[in-house]
Amino acid sequence: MAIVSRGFSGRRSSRDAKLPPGQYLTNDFPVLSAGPTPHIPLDQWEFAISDGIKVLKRFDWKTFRDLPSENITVDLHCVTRWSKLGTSWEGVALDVLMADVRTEFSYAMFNSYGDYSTNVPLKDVLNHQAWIVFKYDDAELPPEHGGPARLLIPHLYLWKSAKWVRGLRLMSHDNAGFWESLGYHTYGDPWREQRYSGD
Ligand SMILES: Nc1nc2c(c(=O)[nH]1)N[C@H]1C(S)=C(S)[C@@H](COP(=O)(O)O)O[C@H]1N2
Ligand SMILES: [Mo]
Repeated sequence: MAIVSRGFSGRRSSRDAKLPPGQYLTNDFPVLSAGPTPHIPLDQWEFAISDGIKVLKRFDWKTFRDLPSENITVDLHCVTRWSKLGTSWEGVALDVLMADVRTEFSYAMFNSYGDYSTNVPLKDVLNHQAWIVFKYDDAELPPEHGGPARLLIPHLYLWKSAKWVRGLRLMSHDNAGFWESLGYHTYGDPWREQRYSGD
């Protein structure tokens, strides 16, 4: 008995090292969308950065795709408890999109085609912690996973990674996005299990 349980817990702890509390591993890539999948023609796509009053920067698909991109391999953690390890993406770091933007504001609200929104502290999307990704596994990002382009913030629960992202609005104070206003945590750190407001 002792040998069996020691072996079992030893194996489990090495696997759990990459898994936040309360999460289980999946090899699938589930699709979680609060509404229908919008289809955005590339000649109508744009990503805009505003301060709530004026647009500070605007990228169309060509200017966006001409920016330097990075290949990243990251783990995903959904608040519904699935985690998927070692996913590969290509995207543009928010640092690149935010270059030259001067702001006193400390928060950002990301908005999507189809009306989704999610709030994130600005410092969490800088320093190569967040990307607008357009490829998954070396292929164009499929619409159901947020194509043509989605936000990816792998260190926070996946609801922060807005699919079909269309821009961000800088804010002086934290405000609740779609899920955050329905009771989910304002920050959403999977390692601190910040699932719901009050966690
Ligand atoms: N625009 C938009 N982005 C979204 C969502 C959504 O409903 N709409 N769902 C979020 C949630 S709750 C999760 S878990 C992930 C799911 O991403 P996936 O469908 O690619 O797995 O997208 C997030 N981004
Ligand atoms: Mo989610």
